[in-house]
Amino acid sequence: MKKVAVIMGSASDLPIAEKAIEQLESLDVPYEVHVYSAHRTPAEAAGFAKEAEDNGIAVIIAIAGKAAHLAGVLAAHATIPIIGIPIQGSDLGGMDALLSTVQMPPGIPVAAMAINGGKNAAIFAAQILSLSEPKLKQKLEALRSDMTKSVLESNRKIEEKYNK
Ligand code: RP5
Repeated sequence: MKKVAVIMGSASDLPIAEKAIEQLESLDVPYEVHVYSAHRTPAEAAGFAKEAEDNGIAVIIAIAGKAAHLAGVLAAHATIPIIGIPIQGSDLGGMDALLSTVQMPPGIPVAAMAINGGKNAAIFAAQILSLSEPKLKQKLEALRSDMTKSVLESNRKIEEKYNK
């Protein structure tokens, strides 16, 4: 199976990267992890994106806060799908990163997740890979089914408690 790359703009983004990594591991999706900043290491970020496809990577998850240009810069240098996760910074609550990630110009798309949406980024990456990986598709279907059971169980307990 091809890999997912998880790229964070700073090591301080690691707690959100770990949410994505945990979910990729639970789906047995192969991955690699790096820190490349659009602003502090622009040459390395661009170089990674340019070579990613040749290095067996099918999807990149890009995690960044503040003026979050990482996902957009990676998207500028690659045609594989780029999933952006805006990070909640201390000053503007992540709205800065959300808008920087989502408002891409026509022609260079980034699939923007929710602020701090590490888990969904991993699931979305797995959904892309699953188009050519039937076993992964089965795992995603099982994940969905587990979620349904869990919500219905919560509903059962709450109905039992309140609906007398
Ligand atoms: C962004 O600036 C990073 O992605 C991080 O979310 C934010 C702050 O970086 P540090 O100052 O913590 O390294 O580029």
